[in-house]
Amino acid sequence: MTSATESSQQVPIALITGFAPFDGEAINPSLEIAQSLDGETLAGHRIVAAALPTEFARALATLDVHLRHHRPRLVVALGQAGGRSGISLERVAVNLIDARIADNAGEQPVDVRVVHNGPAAYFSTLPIKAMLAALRDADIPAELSQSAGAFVCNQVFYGLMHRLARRRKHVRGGFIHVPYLPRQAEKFPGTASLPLDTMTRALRLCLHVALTTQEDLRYAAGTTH
Ligand code: PCA
Repeated sequence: MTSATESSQQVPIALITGFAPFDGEAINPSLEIAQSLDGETLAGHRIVAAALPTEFARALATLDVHLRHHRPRLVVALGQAGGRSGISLERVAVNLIDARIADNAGEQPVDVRVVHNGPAAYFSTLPIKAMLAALRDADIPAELSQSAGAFVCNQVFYGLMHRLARRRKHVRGGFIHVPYLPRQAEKFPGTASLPLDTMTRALRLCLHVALTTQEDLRYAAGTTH
């Protein structure tokens, strides 16, 4: 007889992470989206959502717990990027932390590496141009981005890609930034936002493309930053 844990482990897992609210916000759309998708089945994979603390000292250790426990086939980390207007598919993680504000533990590290002696950068291994095409076909605002910043999101993106490159080469991973929810943007007139159901639909599409597309598309998509 297989235990519940053993049988659930036979279904391949796609891990999607979101961050705790930070910078005085009560909510973080990245976590809301991840939790909305938790438990769904997509292209033969079970989606498992995990929350990461918005803290430099604890974010990657928490990610490690989930990587070890779920042994996912795909990892997509999400984060809030207030002010961006669309789903932002990140291309590159840099080996740099340069916090513009304090994290949720009050830490504000400046000009330090994510991984001592690690390479300068890693590229996302998600099929981001195919994902972008799917989002645009669905009329969801989306863009490619060349910079995930230098705060906790970039730290997690870099740390994730470093772990996958060293120990789990067959696992695809990457990072997606999402805009504010409408109720967050109300405080900043003129700031873009997207409803939760639109962003959840967007991430479902992205995961589906990532799980079903081997070779990324090649076309001139344009980028921000
Ligand atoms: N966004 C921050 C960290 C947590 C989050 O959701 C960032 O872009 O670094």
